[in-house]
Amino acid sequence: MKSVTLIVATTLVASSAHAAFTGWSVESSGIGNRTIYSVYANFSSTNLRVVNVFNFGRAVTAGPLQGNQIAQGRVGSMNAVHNDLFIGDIDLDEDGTIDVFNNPGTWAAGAGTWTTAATDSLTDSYCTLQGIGGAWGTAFDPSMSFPPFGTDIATNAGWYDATPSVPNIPSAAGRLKVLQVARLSSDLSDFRANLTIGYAVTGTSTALFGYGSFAIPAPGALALLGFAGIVGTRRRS
Ligand SMILES: [Ca+2]
Ligand SMILES: [Ca+2]
Ligand SMILES: [Ca+2]
Repeated sequence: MKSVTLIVATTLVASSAHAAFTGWSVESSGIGNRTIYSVYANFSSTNLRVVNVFNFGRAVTAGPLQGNQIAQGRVGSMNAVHNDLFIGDIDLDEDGTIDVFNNPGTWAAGAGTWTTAATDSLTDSYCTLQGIGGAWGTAFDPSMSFPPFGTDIATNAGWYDATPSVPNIPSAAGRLKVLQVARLSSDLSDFRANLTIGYAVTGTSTALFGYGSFAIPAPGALALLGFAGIVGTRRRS
């Protein structure tokens, strides 16, 4: 029995040593006149649960930059567009009087799936730790503007796992989606922001943190980058 216990302990230590945040990645795809950006947290292991993300766009005013953080915290305009049930004139307290006019939409995940139009979420902007549909599983920090409406996310805002009994474990590829940003494909602005992630190795309660920034390039800028790459190749050949 003793030897079995020892083997288990050794395995746990080895796993925890490799459960590291390795950075943010962004994937984009086009749907209609929108470009949809998915922001993923990447890890070197799946033996962990993601607890929260925070310090959105926070400037680094002291100490060294960690990961690929940027000192100013954020640059450019996010210009997010939504496709959810909180767009337009909203009667928040349902008393028959409109409280918010021309609202751009909400950052709450799943707000496009209350109706039969579950596909709305494909072209919506939202914050998440647990995907969308079914239980939302995500709650906002007090530093998030509330209601969480808008075309941008407040500086220093964050969101967390509201259902810790259902751990948010990275996929087999070691990643977990935390944010979707939809933009009009005609948008020409780049956006970059710092974001910090909190997680814990499975079976432990010690908080670990990962730092970095993610980039949402304008579709036009992506095309220019491709052009520059072609020119560079020609010069070398
Ligand atoms: Ca009202
Ligand atoms: Ca939304
Ligand atoms: Ca959860």
